[in-house]
Amino acid sequence: MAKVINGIAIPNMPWEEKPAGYKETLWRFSGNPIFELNPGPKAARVFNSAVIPYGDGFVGVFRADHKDITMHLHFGKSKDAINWELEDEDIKWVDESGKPFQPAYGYDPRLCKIGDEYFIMWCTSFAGSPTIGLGKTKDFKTFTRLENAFLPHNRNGVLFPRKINGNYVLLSRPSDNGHTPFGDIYLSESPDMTYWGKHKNVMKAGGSWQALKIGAGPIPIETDEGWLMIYHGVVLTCNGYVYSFGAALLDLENPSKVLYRSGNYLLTPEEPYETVGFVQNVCFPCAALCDAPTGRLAIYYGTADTYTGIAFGTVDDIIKFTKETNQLLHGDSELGRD
Ligand code: BMA
Repeated sequence: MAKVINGIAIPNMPWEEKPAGYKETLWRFSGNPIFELNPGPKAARVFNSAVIPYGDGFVGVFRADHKDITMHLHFGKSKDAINWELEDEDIKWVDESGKPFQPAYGYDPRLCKIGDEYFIMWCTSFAGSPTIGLGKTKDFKTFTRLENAFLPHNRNGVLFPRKINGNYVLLSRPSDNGHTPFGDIYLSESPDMTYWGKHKNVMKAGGSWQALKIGAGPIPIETDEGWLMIYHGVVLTCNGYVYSFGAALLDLENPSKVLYRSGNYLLTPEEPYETVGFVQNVCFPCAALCDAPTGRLAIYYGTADTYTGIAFGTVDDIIKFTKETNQLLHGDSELGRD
């Protein structure tokens, strides 16, 4: 069995056994979707959001699109990671000197614990264009926004949960100012979360379900078989984009080298809350709770830019699936420097 490395036990995380006779690798939570529409005075739809264990429960940074159709980050807490208390107002950021430092918009957050700090990555407005916003907190009361990691245009910033070869490592997906009809996954390194360099290509879009663009999802999970990276892939159909998600295994020491990459999707829009909504046919994972001793996973994914779903699976089964359906593309297994 594949072993999770540097993980923690989360015995209180959401979990349901796989339904009898069900053949797919991931199965959906029977209580999906987990947020009602209009869950707050401002929030209309909560999706593409990040959760993490904290204290004796869970906290989350949620993408809440407001009733004027603007995108905001809201803090929330929960005892069971299913029923959430979402704050009415969006997160108020300060800079490192304590002065207000509010982005004009924020969406698709990820949450990563490194040492005793929680880092938040999101797609932020930078002079009106999207790039990777970075922030941190220790207590989920004071949220300190750091300088933007990159120039526009970029999205899907995802940190690894520890330094690799002495540097922080951040995945990202360079993009354009709109609905980006392209997109590959890159990584960048930093000694201090300020200066980013040593950029490398991790993997490119290509193949069927991931033909148009790809972007990293939850924080990669360290295993004895490599970093397990769950990522979304998009295909362009006659009826628009379809967002599914799959998995790849990356080399532990050089994560720009892809060891295996799933030729099939793990999950694609099938349920009404995934196929019908503000943007149809979207399954967009941003977080995963992983119980290290058992390898149980609860993957949080936005659906149809309208709702939030949870899908269950195990690290071992996802690794098996990734190897069995493996379809590496040209350059995937290389360092990605040229
Ligand atoms: C992407 C991102 C996601 C969104 C998806 C589908 O470009 O903006 O936030 O879920 O489009 O609309």
